[in-house]
Amino acid sequence: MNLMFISDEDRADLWRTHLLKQLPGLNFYVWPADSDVDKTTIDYVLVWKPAAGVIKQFPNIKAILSLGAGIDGITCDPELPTDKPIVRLVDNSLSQGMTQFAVYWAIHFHRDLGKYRVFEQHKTWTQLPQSDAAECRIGLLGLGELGTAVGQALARLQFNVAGWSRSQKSIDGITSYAGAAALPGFLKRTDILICLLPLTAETEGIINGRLLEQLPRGSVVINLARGRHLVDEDLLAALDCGHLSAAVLDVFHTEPLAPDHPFWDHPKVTVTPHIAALTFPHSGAQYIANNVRRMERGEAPENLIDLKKGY
Ligand code: NDP
Ligand code: OXD
Repeated sequence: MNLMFISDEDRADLWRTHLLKQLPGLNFYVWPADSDVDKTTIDYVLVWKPAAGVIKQFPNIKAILSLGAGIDGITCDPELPTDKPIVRLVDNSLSQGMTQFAVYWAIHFHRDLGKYRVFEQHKTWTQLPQSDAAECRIGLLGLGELGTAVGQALARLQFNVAGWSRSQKSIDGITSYAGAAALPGFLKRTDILICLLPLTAETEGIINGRLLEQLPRGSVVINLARGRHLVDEDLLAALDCGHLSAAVLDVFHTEPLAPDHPFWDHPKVTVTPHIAALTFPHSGAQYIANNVRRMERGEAPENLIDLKKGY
């Protein structure tokens, strides 16, 4: 069985090591170093943000295996073959990483830790009033693999958690809001908004001025999904007029974020470099190998993308 790895070459050795532990007979090739291999013999491509037109060079692949949970970096290829299944990454290490990151920021804002940092810098001993986590209303845009994991962890910490998705959910500790009609009600009750949506035609630009004005005054926006969910200028305007109190942004329209982007210096914005959750090859390889084995047995892989929905 032949697999072509199309991602940052410096990650190839680690993925090779872990995939070969799972699939000992696998021939693991790396793009573009192994570009002279007969492309018709490649069974699978394992990809993260492949350059446009690369995937179509492998005419006989059985599937496109994504190294990420989001597949917008694959579907943006105008030459992407539409007859090949795309399998996204669903991995415990990713859910854990995202949960840790989101919980950290929820606690940061709920417990006013940013203000205490400033007090400390001024050697000021000030105790702010403390409120119950149940009074802090967290809203998750997207209640899939990651949104659910984050929401359940926050609910266990007694936060008041709701999630917005396309379909209605029944998850312990999380109030479900579904569909466009339910969005205003969801926003109205949200103090900390965390975006974990996939980037699709429907969700691009969803965090815009119209959405932000429906959040209560003083609320916080945390975007952990994709930069293009957010209209940057609208976020800056909502922060500058005092409607929002802070934003944490892990993802951006252009990555790396340009040095002259106003987010870097904005006192109410925290920028992190797309690190909310990383896939660890040792656990991601188990999931990928399991899906490859399923396909080799003629079974459908888990977590196939529905191109009509876009995720
Ligand atoms: P899932 O596909 O499991 O979940 C997507 C959720 O979004 C689902 O609940 C879905 O609803 C909901 N949704 C999709 N479209 C709409 C819509 N139009 N209206 C309302 N709800 C919608 O994705 P994951 O949870 O695995 O990942 C989410 C995203 O997180 C990824 O696509 C990626 O962009 C981002 N990500 C970011 C990382 C980082 O480090 N910053 C790391 C990993 C992922 P329903 O359940 O009804 O289908
Ligand atoms: C992903 C990501 O989609 O890391 O997995 O952003």
